[in-house]
Amino acid sequence: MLIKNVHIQNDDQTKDVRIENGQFVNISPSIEATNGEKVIDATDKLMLPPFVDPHVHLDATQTAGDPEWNQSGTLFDGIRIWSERKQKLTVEDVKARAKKAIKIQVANGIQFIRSHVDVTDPNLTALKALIEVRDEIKDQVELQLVAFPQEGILSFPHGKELMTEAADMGADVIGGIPHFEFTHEYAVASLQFLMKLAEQKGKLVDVHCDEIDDPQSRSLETLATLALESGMGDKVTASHTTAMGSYNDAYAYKLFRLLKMSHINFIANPLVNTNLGGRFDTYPKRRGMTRVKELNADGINVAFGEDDLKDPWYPMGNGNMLDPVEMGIHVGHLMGYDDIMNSYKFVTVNAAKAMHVTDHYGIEVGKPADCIIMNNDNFYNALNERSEILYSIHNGNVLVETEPKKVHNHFKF
Ligand code: 17E
Ligand code: FE2
Repeated sequence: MLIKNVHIQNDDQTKDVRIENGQFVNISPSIEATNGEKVIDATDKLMLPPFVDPHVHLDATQTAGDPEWNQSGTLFDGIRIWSERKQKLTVEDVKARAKKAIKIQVANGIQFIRSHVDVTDPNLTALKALIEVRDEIKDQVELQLVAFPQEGILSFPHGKELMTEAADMGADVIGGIPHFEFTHEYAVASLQFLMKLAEQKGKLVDVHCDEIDDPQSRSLETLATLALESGMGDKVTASHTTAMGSYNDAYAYKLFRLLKMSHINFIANPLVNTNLGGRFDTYPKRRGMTRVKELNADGINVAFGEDDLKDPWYPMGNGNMLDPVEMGIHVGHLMGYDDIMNSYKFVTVNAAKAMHVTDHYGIEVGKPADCIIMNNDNFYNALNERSEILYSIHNGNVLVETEPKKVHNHFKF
């Protein structure tokens, strides 16, 4: 297959891209089509590596309103409502809802997904279901599963045993929720436990860390120290870290040195952080997002996730990564022209780095031919105009093709 005249990652110059046997084999200013070769004319269109959603909860998706809507909008009411809905889970129920969400995501150019899966369930029903989904879709979408202890590790009956069982069943990543543990001591012990578990079982780590507007919530320093001292480094991700939005600047300054040394990744979820954040404030109301601009400026890897598609924590969500990008750059004051142009990185290359998949991700000769083509010439325009994903290509196969919409204007000016 030959794709003609694309702007790769906002490059002013266009290139031609040849795909053979599922890989990129040639990327050059001009390539002649061979006899019978399939040619896609993508003149002046933007080619990006595929969208990545590095943080979503596919076990809870599409349950918003069941058994009740989250009227307060707090994280804690979300956890309470989900805990009730969780009693009704079956493997079929989880698989049907997760697949529906993944189909929406893939139609929007997503090819890599990291889903947290609640393992504070003695039957591990959601994990069983999502392992089946992961295997069923593996040739088309890469799905990583996080063993996520929604109700705590030390604060939930048999929490440690459930985490270990989830790791042995095949979770790819070990999670945590230190800010929800009963005490600071439990928070620290949960991080020590989960980091050891990940090391012993050869897993990645992605912790819901300090997802609270409490400047005293400082689990991040413990997680980063454990990542540094264990050598786990960039295998570790801190998700949310919204408390960092409430830290004083002197503490944040000191913390950033450690964060840089530790090489851990960050994932903000701008849509959901702004929904759940600031809920205990009257005015001024905090924004609920971590220090994305400052982390990014310091060369620390930051990505954006969608977090939720219609569940007890967020009543909206349409599987389109342009939405978290749009919210994230607004809330994070990343509104310079270059900031906007480069903001695709939060949901592509940076997110792939957090998922630890960069050995097989990126538009480079020799890598699997995974890419999307957007109906515009650069990302500033594509984001502003919500341009279609004309093609989503995975391992050289076209996963999705979109016809651009046609608008017929009848006004007279
Ligand atoms: N659970 C949690 O602890 N935090 C979240 N943001 C979601 C689920 C969506
Ligand atoms: Fe989350």
